Amino acid sequence: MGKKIVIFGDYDSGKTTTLERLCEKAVKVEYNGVTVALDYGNITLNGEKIHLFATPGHERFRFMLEIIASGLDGAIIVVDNSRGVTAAEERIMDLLDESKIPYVVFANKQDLDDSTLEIGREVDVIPTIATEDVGLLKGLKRLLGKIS
Ligand SMILES: Nc1nc2c(ncn2[C@@H]2O[C@H](COP(=O)(O)OP(=O)(O)OP(=O)(O)O)[C@@H](O)[C@H]2O)c(=O)[nH]1
Ligand SMILES: [Mg+2]
Repeated sequence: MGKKIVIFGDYDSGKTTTLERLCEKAVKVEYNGVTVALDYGNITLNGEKIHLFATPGHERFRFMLEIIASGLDGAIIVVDNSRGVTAAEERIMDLLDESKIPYVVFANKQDLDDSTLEIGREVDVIPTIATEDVGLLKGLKRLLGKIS
């Protein structure tokens, strides 16, 4: 069956780009470049299939999050490093902490802002540039190392 990884993050942070770069093929449900339902792709690592789902970031599609997140093994929070962690991203990390679900943070858009991400919790932060495929596989492997 493999593992289910869900990509969260506020609107425009780079979730769809991250999934597209990590997976050979991606199915996207977008309208005018905005994810309205979800993205799906998979990647096989060490013989195991990793299923990746990216959530929509815009508030009006927030109801999709619970549906997509059911049964997840781990999560990636894609943060726009030039914007910093948003309230919505804090809420998702609170929920993951409470549920003890392993996750990592991708500090994305390092090409625009490479300052250290302020994050008041114990979590692995991986600097990424999704558009240039920088840091993505390394970050995914870091997450998989946290999942038994
Ligand atoms: N400069 C820069 N732009 C990026 C990077 N990653 C993504 N982008 C751009 O940011 C915009 C939004 O990227 P998406 O991947 O669609 O973001 P998203 O998080 O899926 O957006 P929603 O689904 O609407 O929440 C696009 O124009 C991307 O090309 C990055 O690392 N650097
Ligand atoms: Mg998207």
